[in-house]
Amino acid sequence: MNRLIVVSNRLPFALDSTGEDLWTVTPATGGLVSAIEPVLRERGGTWIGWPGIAGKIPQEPLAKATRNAGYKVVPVALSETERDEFYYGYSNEVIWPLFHDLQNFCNFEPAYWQTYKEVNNRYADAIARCAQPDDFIWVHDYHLMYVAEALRERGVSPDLSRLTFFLHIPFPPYDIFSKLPQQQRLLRALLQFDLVGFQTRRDVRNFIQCVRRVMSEAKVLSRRELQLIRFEDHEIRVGYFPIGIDFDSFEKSARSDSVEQRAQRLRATFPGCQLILGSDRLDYSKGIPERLRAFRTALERYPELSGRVVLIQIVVPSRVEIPRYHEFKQRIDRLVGDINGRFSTSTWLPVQYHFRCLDREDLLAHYRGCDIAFVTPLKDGMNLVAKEYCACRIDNDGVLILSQFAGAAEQLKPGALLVNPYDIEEMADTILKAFRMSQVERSGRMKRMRHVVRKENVFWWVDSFLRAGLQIGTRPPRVSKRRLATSAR
Ligand code: GDG
Repeated sequence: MNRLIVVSNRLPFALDSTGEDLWTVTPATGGLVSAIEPVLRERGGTWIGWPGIAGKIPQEPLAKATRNAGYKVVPVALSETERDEFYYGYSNEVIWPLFHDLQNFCNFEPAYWQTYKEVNNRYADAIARCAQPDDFIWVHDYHLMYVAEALRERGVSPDLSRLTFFLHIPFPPYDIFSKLPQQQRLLRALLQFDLVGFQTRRDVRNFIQCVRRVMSEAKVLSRRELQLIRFEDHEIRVGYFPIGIDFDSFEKSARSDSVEQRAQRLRATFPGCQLILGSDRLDYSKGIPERLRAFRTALERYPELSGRVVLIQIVVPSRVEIPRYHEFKQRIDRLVGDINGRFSTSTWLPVQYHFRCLDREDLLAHYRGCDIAFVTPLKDGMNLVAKEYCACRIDNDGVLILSQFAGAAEQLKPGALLVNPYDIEEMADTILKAFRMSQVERSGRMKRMRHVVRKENVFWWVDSFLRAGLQIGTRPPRVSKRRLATSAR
């Protein structure tokens, strides 16, 4: 079995200083970590990433945090400027909004690109130091799209390794991608990987369209499951691999007595009400204000909902250092205040709003205890919350209202109520439809979704990606360049 090296911007935990030589270690919450951690823990390997603090990395707390991880952890250090210009800057003020079709949110500051490349070089160095022939190098996500090019620029040729990349967020259509000042350089960089994976067919289609339009020397050779692109002296496979979740683990925990009790307590707090759940990281791509407005419209239009539904909206703090995220939170606060101010009675508060991260058991109790999940991102690579909700509905009960622009919609459309998250009135009507849906229909829809989520789980996802990567066949060593095996030392 080839050794697996996972490379991502963040490690699966964050170090934070609480005073001189006092450190806290917080497990990360994002979707990437939820998906990869169980896999690496099970099969071992190496995880290269940033532990979330700017400046020097303290060795002792890091060693303590990773002692029982089940895999090796290699930290990459970032200075404050690098964090600001690479992470907050290029990654989260340029690529993140643009790739979610929100070009008005972009800040195309020219200095960010230089730092993005420099930091990608740093990750490439870390890979070069620990990689060996036959390793399977799996680079993740939009922060690290330049890593393969960086390896090659530095004369490190991973001739005997597989160099693969998976994008967790959507890839935009050409009309949007073409706004990016570095469009050509970025595509060229992506074409240095051996395998480039996306979440959905839609993303593959967009990527191929951009390659055709921007990289005239690239040849797209086949239109089967895995597309083949020939670029310079190199072949790149391109495919879609919808990420899954650890279904059995969610289902098992959802069945536990403690989750069951918590779910019952939650339900007992709101007698006679159907509970609607929204749970997202604080992010403008998740469509939280639109969802709140839809809920408000539903309460305005349909008096039968009054006193009979509660929206539990959990917002997990994220990127709060970026001013736009801070403003965005204030907008959510105001909307919640407006709805509760207008509609609440002495015995009913329509929106229960939590701005914090729930512990896993509590999150699962919410999945288990809420009648309707309201998952309406403006655009999303996949959206794991939708899948986790289905996995926890062990009684085949529960309705999923899902944005048609979430990657998960491709797989869950046989059971979900799909909505356009920009269409407030349609979403309001869909709340009513979900509220009124019969038990038989709920059960039929949920069974169909659970079937897909169980079958196409996270281990299936990793297997299909690794299998596609292993098909590549290692490249013959190039005479002119040192091999990774020797240059990595
Ligand atoms: C990126 C892409 C893609 C949520 N609330 C709590 C909590 N969560 C966990 C969920 C879930 C994760 O956070 C969120 O995953 P998503 O997939 O919804 O979103 P992103 O973080 O934006 O992830 C996304 C994903 O990568 C994987 O490829 O699906 O499209 O944007 O796992 O469980 N966790 C805890 N408390 C909460 O309150 N502990």
